Amino acid sequence: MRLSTLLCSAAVLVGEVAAHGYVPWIRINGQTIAGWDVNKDPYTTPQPLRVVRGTKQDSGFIADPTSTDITCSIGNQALPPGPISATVAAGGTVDVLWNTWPLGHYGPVLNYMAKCPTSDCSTYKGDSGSPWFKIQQSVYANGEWASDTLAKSNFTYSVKIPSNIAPGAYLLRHENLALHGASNQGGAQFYPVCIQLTVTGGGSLNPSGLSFPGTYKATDPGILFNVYQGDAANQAYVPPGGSVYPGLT
Ligand SMILES: [Cu+2]
Repeated sequence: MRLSTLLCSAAVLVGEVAAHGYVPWIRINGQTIAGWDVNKDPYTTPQPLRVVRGTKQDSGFIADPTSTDITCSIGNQALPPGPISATVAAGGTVDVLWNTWPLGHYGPVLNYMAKCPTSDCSTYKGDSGSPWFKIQQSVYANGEWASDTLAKSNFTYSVKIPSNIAPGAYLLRHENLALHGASNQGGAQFYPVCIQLTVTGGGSLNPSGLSFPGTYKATDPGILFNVYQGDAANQAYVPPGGSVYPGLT
């Protein structure tokens, strides 16, 4: 675990693209839908339309939680998203299929949504105002961090879309937060991805209140945190971004 941490840090220091994960697929109702393949999609002409927002040619981490990259991933504000979305029923599940994830990148898995102001998310950056709300988070269970559970579950994480939110176009912001270097300020590593969804059915709830950038600070107790001082349960780890939005079903 320590070894992989050192290798990862070394790779970053010499400027290589470290072997982090990205999300080349999602799955809804048993159907696999192409996400963003960092190793192929940036090199394909014309650039393919994907439901996962593209990143620049990099699967590395974001170190500054106040940068505009924090909204949806590295360079996401520069790449035009495509007019495409995956349809999911409210109350349904989106499986996020990472290509890989290293063990020992200890941390929570955090999931937020933001309703796009039009019926199409492709012109919406989500980087101003407070459109985001937390829908689900996994921190620590059965003696392991959620990141390790994800890595041991075929690099797959299932997000349940709330059943009582209003139908429409949404961004789903799914995030691995790696804390293996987070005992120093600036050492936490953020790996967000945004998935463009069309939610059908649902109810009338229109939650909001969080901002990316804005909500996270480098000094938040869930971001500046020493994972090696006992496990998360013993340290009462509090993830950034607060609790899941109240009233979601
Ligand atoms: Cu890493």
